[in-house]
Amino acid sequence: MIQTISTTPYLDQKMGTAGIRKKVKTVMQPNYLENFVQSLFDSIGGVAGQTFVLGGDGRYYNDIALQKIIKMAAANGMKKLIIGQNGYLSTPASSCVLLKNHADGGLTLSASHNPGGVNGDFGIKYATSNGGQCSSSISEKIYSRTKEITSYQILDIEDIDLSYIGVQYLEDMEIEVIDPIKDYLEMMEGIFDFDAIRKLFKSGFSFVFDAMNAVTGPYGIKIFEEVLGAPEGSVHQAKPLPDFGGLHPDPNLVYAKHLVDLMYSDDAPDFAGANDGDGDRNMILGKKFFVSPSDSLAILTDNYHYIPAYKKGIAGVAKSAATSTAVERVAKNLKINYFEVPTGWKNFCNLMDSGRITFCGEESFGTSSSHIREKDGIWAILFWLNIIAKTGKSVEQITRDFWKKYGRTYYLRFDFDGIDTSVADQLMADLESKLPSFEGQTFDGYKVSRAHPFIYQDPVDGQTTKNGLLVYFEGGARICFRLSGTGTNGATLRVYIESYDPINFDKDSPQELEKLLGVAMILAEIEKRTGKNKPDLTT
Ligand code: VG1
Ligand code: CO
Repeated sequence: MIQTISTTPYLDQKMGTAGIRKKVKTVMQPNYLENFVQSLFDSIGGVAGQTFVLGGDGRYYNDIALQKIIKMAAANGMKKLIIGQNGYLSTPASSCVLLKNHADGGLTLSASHNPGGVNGDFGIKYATSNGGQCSSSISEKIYSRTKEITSYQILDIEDIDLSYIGVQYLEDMEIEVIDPIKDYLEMMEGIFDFDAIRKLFKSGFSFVFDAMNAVTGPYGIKIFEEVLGAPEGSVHQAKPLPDFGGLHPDPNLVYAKHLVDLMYSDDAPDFAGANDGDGDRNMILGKKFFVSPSDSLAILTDNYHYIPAYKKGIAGVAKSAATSTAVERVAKNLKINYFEVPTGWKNFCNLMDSGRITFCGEESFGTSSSHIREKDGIWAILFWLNIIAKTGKSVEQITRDFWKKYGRTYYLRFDFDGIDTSVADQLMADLESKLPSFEGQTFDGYKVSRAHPFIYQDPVDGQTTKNGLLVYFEGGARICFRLSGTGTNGATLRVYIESYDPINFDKDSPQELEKLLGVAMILAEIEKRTGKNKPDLTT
C-alpha cells in the first residue's frame, strides 16, 4: 500500500516565528503539504521507530491535513502517533502530551491567532522532544530539504476514524486517539489550588472565558464549568469552528472588542479571560479594567508564592526584547535570574530546559512557565484566578498594588500592515545603519541614551540571533522596531513603545505614548517609505 509519489519543490516553505504559516489556498496546491511534511521527516533523519503527537486547533483544512500526515507517518515507518480526539489539541496541551509520553516530536496544525476558513491561514508548528518548537537551525535544515525534494511516501488507504478514544493500527503504526483535555487538566490540577478557585466561584464571583470559537472551548467548559464550578454558560464562543465564526481569533482590545465592550459595560462580570485560536495566548480583563500582557507577566511573577507549584521559589523569568521592562524590576526585587530573548517561544526553551527560568512571557498576550515548553492561555487565567482566590482582591486592585510597588510601564504595540516586503526590509536596514547617529540627540523632548540592534546569544547552545532594533531614552522610555514573522500578507512592521512613570498611574496609554509614536515614525521614516501616517492596528 506504500506509494512513492514524485513531486517538485515549492520554494517558499520557510518557517517563521512559530512554524510554517501560509494562506489555506497556498497549502491546497498539489503536494504542498506533503512536500513540507516529507522534508521535515527527511531532515530529522527519518521517523522510523519514532513516536509523534498530532493535533490542531480545528481550523479549515485541518481534517484533510491530519489524514495526509497520518498516512505519510505510517508510510515512513513511524512507530506511534498520539492524536487528540477528532484531531483537536491546543498548542499547550500538545506540549503537555508530548512531554508526558516522552514522544520524539509533535505537529500542531494551527496558524494560531491568524484568521481561519478557506480564505484564511493554515500552519504547522513542529515541536522536538523537549516539548518546544524546533530551533532555527532545524527549521533551516527543513527549509533546505523542501527546496530539493523529489518524492514523498504515503499509504493509499481510506481515511482513519479519529472520533473514538482508543488504539488502532495502521500497518505497523499504532494510532492512539486520546482525550485532548485529560492530561492537560491533570497538569493544571497539579499546579494550582483548585479548591481555592472552586470556593471563589461558589462565593458568586462572576466569570467569563471567551474561546473565540476556537480550540479551547471544550477545555474551558471542562475545566472552568465542570471541574471548578463556574456557572454553566460562563464559557462563551465555546464550539471550535473551522472559520472561528469569522472572528480573528487573537484576544486583544481590537479583535476581542465584543468582550472588551462587555467588560466595560455596567453588566461586567468580575473577571474575563480569552484565548487565541490554538490556546497559547491569553487576555485578562477585570471590571472596566484591562491588564496589559507585559504587566500580566510581571504581576504573575511578583505573586508566584500564591501558587502551590511555585511556592518553593522560582529560578528566574524571561521576556522577549519587545515586551515591556516591567518584569525586569520584579526580577531585580526578587533577586531571580532575568533574561531578554528574541521574539518567539522557541527562544525560551533552552533557558527552561537548563533550569535558568521558571516563567516567561511576551507582549503578544503570551505567558507560561516551565510546566511545558509553549505559552499557555488557560494556565495564565488559572494563575490570575488563584491569586484572586487567595488575596480576595479584584483584577484592578492586584494591578494597582503592583503599580504602587514598582511604578507603571505604559505600553502599546503599533502595527503597520501589508507593507511591500522589499520596502520593509530596506526600512529596517536603513534604520539599523542610522541607530548610532541617534545617540545623544533629542526628538520631541525625548533624549536618546542608546540605540542598537537586539542581539541575543543563547547561553546554552551559544547561537546568536539578531531580532529587532532598540532605541532607549533617558527616563526609561523605549522603542523597539521589528518585522513580524507570522503574517501571510506582505510585511508587518511592529513598533513597540513603552514609557515608565513611578508615580502617576492614571494616564491614558495612547495619549501617554502618542509623542513617542511620532518619534518612532520620524526615526524610521515610516510615512515617507510606506505612505502610512498612522498604524493599522494598536494593541
Ligand atoms: C507573533 C508575536 C510573537 C509570538 C508569535 C507566535 O510573532 O509577536 O510574540 O510568539 O506571534 O504566536 P511575529 O513574528 O508575528 O511578531 V502564536 O500564538 O501565533 O503561536
Ligand atoms: Co497562538
